[in-house]
Amino acid sequence: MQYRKMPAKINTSIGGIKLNSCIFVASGAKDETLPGLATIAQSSSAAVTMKSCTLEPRLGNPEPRYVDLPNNSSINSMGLPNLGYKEYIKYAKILKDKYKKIVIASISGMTLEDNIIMFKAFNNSAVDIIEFNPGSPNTIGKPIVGYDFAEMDRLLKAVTKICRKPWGVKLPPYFDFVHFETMAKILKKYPLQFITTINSIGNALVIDPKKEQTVIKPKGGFGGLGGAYTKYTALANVRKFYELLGDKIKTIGVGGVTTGVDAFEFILAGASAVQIATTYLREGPECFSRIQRELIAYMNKKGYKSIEEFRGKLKTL
Ligand code: OXC
Repeated sequence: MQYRKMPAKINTSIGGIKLNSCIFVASGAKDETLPGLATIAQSSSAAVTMKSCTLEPRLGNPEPRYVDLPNNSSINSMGLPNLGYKEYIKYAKILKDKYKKIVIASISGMTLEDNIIMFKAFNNSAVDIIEFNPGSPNTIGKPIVGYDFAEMDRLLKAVTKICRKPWGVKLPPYFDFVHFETMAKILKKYPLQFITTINSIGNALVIDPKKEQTVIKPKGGFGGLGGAYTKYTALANVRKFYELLGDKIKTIGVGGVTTGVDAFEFILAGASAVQIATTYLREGPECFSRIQRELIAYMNKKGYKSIEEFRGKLKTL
């Protein structure tokens, strides 16, 4: 009898919640409405991450506010369009009952008080995990909160007191080792289970030279850079935080994952899971099974049976 080699497994866990694959959708990718969320729930995305929500519904910024760029990249200034947190509490129950998927809420209150109200409400919801997104780069009139360390400390302290679900925080990209260290010190004070890194690279500017104008309307054309152009910054953030936090706080990598080999690189840098945004928006729900297949094929080729066999084991010269 011939024994077939077992294919590599790509399961993981975040905040004690088991995920059958380490690849899933990032918040903000066609996940504002119930039909959009149902499409993700029916795909191979290991979890359904919902759009960052606010206390009240928001229409978001004026259009055009999302533009595809060459090289599987994007610029956006959506401005947190969402239906308000109460809708996402309802949707979480529907998604769980109907599709039996892991559901992740993303909370992005405009003030500390808003965040407190929403965290309290989500405690009694069907969501499995909460990702706190304190700072979109695209809220007009609001700086990127992740760069205000004192404010981050204040927010995480408040969430710690309230949140009864597994939770983590989504961070903007950092570029200086001093900033990584400062943020890591703050994170270690609180019982969060994961970080998601990186949010889009804030306040990029894309210009159409023929028209001699910006490609998106809000904020004079400045917006968050996403997709492949961000991959190396995202890898650096995953690596640095993995070095500083170890496995006490797990790292979810996001930024420019287009292929299974990209996902492999993020895991090698230390990520316990990988989120997909721009690639999903470009390619649709098939991208999750494709990236998972490619990651498994690459692991098989290398002889790895699980992501734990190589996670974080990046070699340096
Ligand atoms: N990051 C966010 O956190 N939010 C969205 N865009 C982004 O790049 C948004 O809604 O603008």
